[in-house]
Amino acid sequence: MSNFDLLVRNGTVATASDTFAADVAVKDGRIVALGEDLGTGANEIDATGKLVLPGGVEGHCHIEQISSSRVMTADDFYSGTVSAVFGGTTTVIPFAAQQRGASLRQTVEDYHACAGPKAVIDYGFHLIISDPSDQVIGQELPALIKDGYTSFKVYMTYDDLRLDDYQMLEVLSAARRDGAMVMVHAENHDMIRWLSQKLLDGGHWQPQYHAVSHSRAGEGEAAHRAIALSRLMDQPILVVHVSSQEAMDEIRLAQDKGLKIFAETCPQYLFLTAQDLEKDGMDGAMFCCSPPPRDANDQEAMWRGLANGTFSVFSSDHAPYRYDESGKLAAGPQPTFKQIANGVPGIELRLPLLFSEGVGKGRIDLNRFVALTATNVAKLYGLHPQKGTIAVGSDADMAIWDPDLEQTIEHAMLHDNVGYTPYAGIKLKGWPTTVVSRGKVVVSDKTLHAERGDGKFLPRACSPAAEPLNRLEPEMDPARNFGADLLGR
Ligand code: DUC
Ligand code: ZN
Ligand code: ZN
Repeated sequence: MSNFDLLVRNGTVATASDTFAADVAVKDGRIVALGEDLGTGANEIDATGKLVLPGGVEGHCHIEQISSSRVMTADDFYSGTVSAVFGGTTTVIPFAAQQRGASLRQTVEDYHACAGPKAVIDYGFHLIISDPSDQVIGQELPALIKDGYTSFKVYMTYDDLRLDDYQMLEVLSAARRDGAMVMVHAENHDMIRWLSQKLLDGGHWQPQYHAVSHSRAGEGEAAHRAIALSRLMDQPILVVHVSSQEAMDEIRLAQDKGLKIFAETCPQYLFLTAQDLEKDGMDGAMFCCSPPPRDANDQEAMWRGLANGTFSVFSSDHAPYRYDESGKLAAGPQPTFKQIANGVPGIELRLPLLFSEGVGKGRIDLNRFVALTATNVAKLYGLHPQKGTIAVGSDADMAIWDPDLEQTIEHAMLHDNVGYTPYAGIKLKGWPTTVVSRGKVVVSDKTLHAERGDGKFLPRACSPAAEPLNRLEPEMDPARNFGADLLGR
């Protein structure tokens, strides 16, 4: 009689802090022991020569969501989660995106109806708040936070989504009251609007001008302003998809002052540049995302930020649109850069790209890789220690990596419904080959063993980083802060 449901033998386990040789024993979907000579498993995996890492936690992805230009993402909750799990990710936190005028509660229910029957791995939802009405701030948000939707994203740009500074303060105040985490899309709306108009007036409509219209200055200014709003409210924020050194420097400065400013960057800011948007014909549309990819200096800055802790998390911002009339070309065969749905796919390649070019090239170590892609994400969004680590009591979510496997990226090897990858042609070393979700092998031998609907909804605790009790440091006492601001000091 085996004592465990699953035993992963002879692997090298890595967490956010340690790397060690251990067998991992699983029962009833959880890790129950780590060590040597643990006994036998009904199912056993020989992980000799392999790395046993926590399954990735994807904290930023858009699945089955309508873009602000009214285009549906190419991936639904089936293809999106299948693609994620083949890339070594076992938990996703996409968005339930409120349309202006809509109830937030109804929005959440609509997304549940999409995800429940289709997701193959566990999932939570962040809320996108585009309409912070009294009803939303006073009634819906507090109730939803209690029900486990403990983070929300706000936008400083996009006509249909953006909040003004007053509305941002209302949302930050609501988050502060109940200990939620606020993700901020930081770009200056009027700078984008003005630049876009002048470019279009001058006949510059092609995809490459998307990058020109979303300036570094606008990203840096909005990051600075978001930080000031966060400071006034004594409420942590997480600046998502940072693309430029300019924005990163604002964040680092705030962190050095002791402010609770967290930050994320994404593969597109490490591996793509604005030159990709200049590709022939409309091909640049495949690389249009906001903020846009920048240049080699900014790429190097992002790598530094990943290594030195400026960035806590590394997410894909998977926002998949097909390169056809259902997606990038929905407005016609030659849309202006303003009419192209913003976003690039990346949910499946997030981990392999960072592993190969980060760990493999010595830019970050293996423990930092785990922290950035799993543990910190779970911690910041209230899922740790259930998710994001390999520890006794945690869900048995693991990705077993072959660190020596070399493959050149092509879209045919991926499992999304996008039809292209912006990373085609890059040769990577190190891939996840077996993936385990709550103790069940869901990927092995390039085959999926999970069913639609196997994924479970994860109500989330409040982020420890946003809990009121963890926030009050003397120099950020809100009374002093408010007083100091009123006094102009
Ligand atoms: N920008 C966003 O803000 N969201 C989705 C994708 C993108 O490019
Ligand atoms: Zn965004
Ligand atoms: Zn996004």
